[in-house]
Amino acid sequence: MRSNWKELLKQPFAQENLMMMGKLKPAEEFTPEEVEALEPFWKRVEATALPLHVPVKGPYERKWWKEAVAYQIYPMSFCDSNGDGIGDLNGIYSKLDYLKALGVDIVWLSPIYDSPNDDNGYDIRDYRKIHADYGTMEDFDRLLEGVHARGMKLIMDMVLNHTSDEHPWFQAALKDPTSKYKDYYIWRKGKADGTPPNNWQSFFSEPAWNYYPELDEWALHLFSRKQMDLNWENPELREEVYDMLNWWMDKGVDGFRLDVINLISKFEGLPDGEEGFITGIENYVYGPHLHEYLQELNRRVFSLHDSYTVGEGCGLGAATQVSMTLASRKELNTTFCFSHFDTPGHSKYSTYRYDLNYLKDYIMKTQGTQDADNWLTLVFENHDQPRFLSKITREPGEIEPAAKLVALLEMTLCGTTFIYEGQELGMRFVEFKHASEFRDVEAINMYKKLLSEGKTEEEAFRFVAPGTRDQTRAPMQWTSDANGGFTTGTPWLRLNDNFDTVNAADEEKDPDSILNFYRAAISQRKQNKTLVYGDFVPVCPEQKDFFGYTREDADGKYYVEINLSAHELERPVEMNGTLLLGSYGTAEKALRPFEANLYRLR
Ligand code: TEU
Ligand code: CA
Repeated sequence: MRSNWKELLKQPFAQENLMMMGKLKPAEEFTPEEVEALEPFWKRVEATALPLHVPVKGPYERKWWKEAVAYQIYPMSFCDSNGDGIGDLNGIYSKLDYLKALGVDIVWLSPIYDSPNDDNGYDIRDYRKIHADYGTMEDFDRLLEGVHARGMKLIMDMVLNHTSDEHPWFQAALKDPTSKYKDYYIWRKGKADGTPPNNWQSFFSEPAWNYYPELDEWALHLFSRKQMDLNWENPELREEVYDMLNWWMDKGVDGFRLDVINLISKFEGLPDGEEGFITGIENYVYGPHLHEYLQELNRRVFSLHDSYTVGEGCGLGAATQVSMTLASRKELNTTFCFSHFDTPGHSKYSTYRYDLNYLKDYIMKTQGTQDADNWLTLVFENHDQPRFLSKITREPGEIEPAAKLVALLEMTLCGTTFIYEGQELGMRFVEFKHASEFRDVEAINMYKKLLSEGKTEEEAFRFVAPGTRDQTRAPMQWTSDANGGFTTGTPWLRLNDNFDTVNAADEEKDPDSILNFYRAAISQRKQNKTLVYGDFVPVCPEQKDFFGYTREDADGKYYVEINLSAHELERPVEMNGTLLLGSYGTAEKALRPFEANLYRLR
């Protein structure tokens, strides 16, 4: 039995993974047999182990991206300027004043590169070319100029774990396996019985390997069959990537959202995985060379520019992700952690009411570790997850206060805040009628898989509909006119029928609308930097359904009180302060359903 397992057990990655496996317990409770049985696990922890980080006390170094409010745009669904039913760059350009008025500082564009769109652009065919549906490079340059002219920044979505199988690199590898491009990807011979090299399954419900008879070899794809994983162990490939990234930075973009960046390093030998939700994930979710590659990326690209980076930490817990965002380690500025998107035991396909007490615990855990060497992100929605608002509400009357609760929460916590398009309007659950309406490769594959497992069309549809990523890709609702003012043509994906009442134009005019509340909350954050950098201290944390906290630094002290439930709640404590913003406009004797208030105490 190995002697250093107790040391390895202290690693955040070990703690979070054993937690996920339901095997986490104090060292003294492990039996020698259990330690032995976990040997493959200890090997992986050992390969990624880092000196344990001790939070650094003291003030945060102030940075533009720490104080920023970021806004994610899903270009296909934001605004169509030429009537083809597909959003585009000129459509985004036409809404820059809307974003500025909302208080946005960073615009994040989901992929706009040339692509066959098997996964809506996360399958890039040419990193230096704009997708014809979105416009031209001239349109992009004008958009970038327009963003900067309004004092905002623009970050690109960059997919470096895989490319489209139509990318010239992959095509060259197929045409001439002796070319250098062959080793830009991950190839293996199959097993003697003609089956794939290992038992890995893709994120999209299929085996993670394509067979190419012309080479009698298999190539790895962790996502769709047309998204081929890049071989980051190849220094020539990495050079090409750094050149391309610096090309975009030299064009004037301000940084990158890095797609599934934690998956780029795979464990040697690509061993079979333990059967599970995504079989094999333990062999690449936190690989042996990840930190090395992130430090090289920083050295060769990010540190050469006044850039901002946010990595998508896919399948990693918050504590493990800290090692990727410590300023002292010079890797990424921030990452996205999605551990709070669903409560334990639930997935995005589950229809349940999300208990906000779970979110409170998550926030207290992540906000609690004041650490001047680290910085967090705050995110509740994106293009891969159903609308958060629909997870936490059940009755129509709950929608508005609950939407405002999320706004006030997000704008009064420590971290770079992210809003997903439509979140500021209270856009929500789309009632799809039939599987033929799905456009998302993940949902379509899941649907097919369920049918192949004997489910009826109705059963498969009912399972997939709540969790299809089409949920949050439904076009933006600008007006109550036809197609919500998104397009004069036929939208590529249906809109939510409620655009007649839920739309930017009507909410603009209504002082009490969710849109105007987001504006007010963002304005409070900008006026009071204590809400960004101040110490976070919970108030009455033991009180169920109540979430209270103060934010304090030399410039001031603020108090936030929130009713996490759909019923009236007595205040556990009275704080003597000035009400700056309240989701019901005033503060009464008791807290109304989902009520959220921000006070200045000094
Ligand atoms: O998403 C990675 C990821 O975490 C998602 O695949 C997620 O696990 C899944 O959708 C949840 O059901 C990134 C992009 O955000 C996503 O749109 C891409 O499809 C994916 O990478 C592959 O590039
Ligand atoms: Ca268009």
